[in-house]
Amino acid sequence: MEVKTLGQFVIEKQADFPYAKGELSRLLRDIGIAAKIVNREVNKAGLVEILGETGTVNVQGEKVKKLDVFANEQFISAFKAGGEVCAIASEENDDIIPIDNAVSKSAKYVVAMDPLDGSSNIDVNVSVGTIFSIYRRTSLNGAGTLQDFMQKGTEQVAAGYIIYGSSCMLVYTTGKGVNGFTLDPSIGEFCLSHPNLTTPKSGKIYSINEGNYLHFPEGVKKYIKYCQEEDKATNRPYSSRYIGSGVADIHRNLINGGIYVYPTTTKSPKGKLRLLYECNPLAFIIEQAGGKATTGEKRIMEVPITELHQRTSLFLGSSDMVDTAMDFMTKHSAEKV
Ligand code: P6P
Repeated sequence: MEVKTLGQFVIEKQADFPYAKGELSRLLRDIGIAAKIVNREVNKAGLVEILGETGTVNVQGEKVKKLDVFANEQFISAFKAGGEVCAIASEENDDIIPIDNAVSKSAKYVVAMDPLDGSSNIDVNVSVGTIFSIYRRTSLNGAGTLQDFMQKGTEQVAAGYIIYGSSCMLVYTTGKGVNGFTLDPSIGEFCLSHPNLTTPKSGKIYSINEGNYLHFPEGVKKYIKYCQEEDKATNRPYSSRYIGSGVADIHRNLINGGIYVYPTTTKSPKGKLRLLYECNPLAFIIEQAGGKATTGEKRIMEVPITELHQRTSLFLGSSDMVDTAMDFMTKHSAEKV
């Protein structure tokens, strides 16, 4: 297959947006640059003084790892230098990061991101990821505002993730399908490796932290038992696969088929995952690949957003599997947890 780099692809696809003057193309390339720098550090994390914890706790109440901070800084500086972004929201920052510098005078976009998702896995050499979501600003000019981020997932202009795994991949959508690029370290370029990615309607993998079983809603408990039943006609029992890095679990399920569930629990009554910079971008990707993403009741991308770090439950993956899980949720919704 001829080598097509991310840069070539983005410019080629720019024609899909008649009014685009290249800003989104440049923004996607800025993301690619930061991803290459983060990948380089993730790949040698065990060798340099970048492992371990900073001794601080972020707004999520989670211990901040040195690589979290490094990744956050890399993406923030790439967006500031690129000039296409007027504000950033990050899992690592309590408030938005407004950008109003010489190069961002006419910036049209805001970016929400989880700079290093699953970072608790870094020290044990398990895949981690970056998740990003891009909106057109709603504010008129100058630095972006909090209001620019209070947009439903359906308003996303683009979204994607980078997975730092056995290879480094960047997967993104601008609403016209999903394309995957694999980093070729020998030329330092992301090359198109998975054109027009689609996810199977069904699969044999379910991904959920069953350690929380006792705290799950009844519908989730019943769905887990359904996944474990013997039924050849519907390829059950499924396989349980849960890495603890959402990007890695969701990427595997996107390719092979499967469902990822992080439901509400008695400990996390609103769910654990973040709507703005985890669930909405992953929902955009999976829907564009032919799958589904819901809260267990409604479409993720329709959920109104009122807080930057708003949490939600997430049922995401192959459409038939998400439908079945939602049937269990509906059927057992009245039953106490
Ligand atoms: P738990 C990582 O912190 C994350 O946000 C997702 O990437 C991952 O799937 C999930 O949380 C893991 O959470 O509670 O199962 O350890």
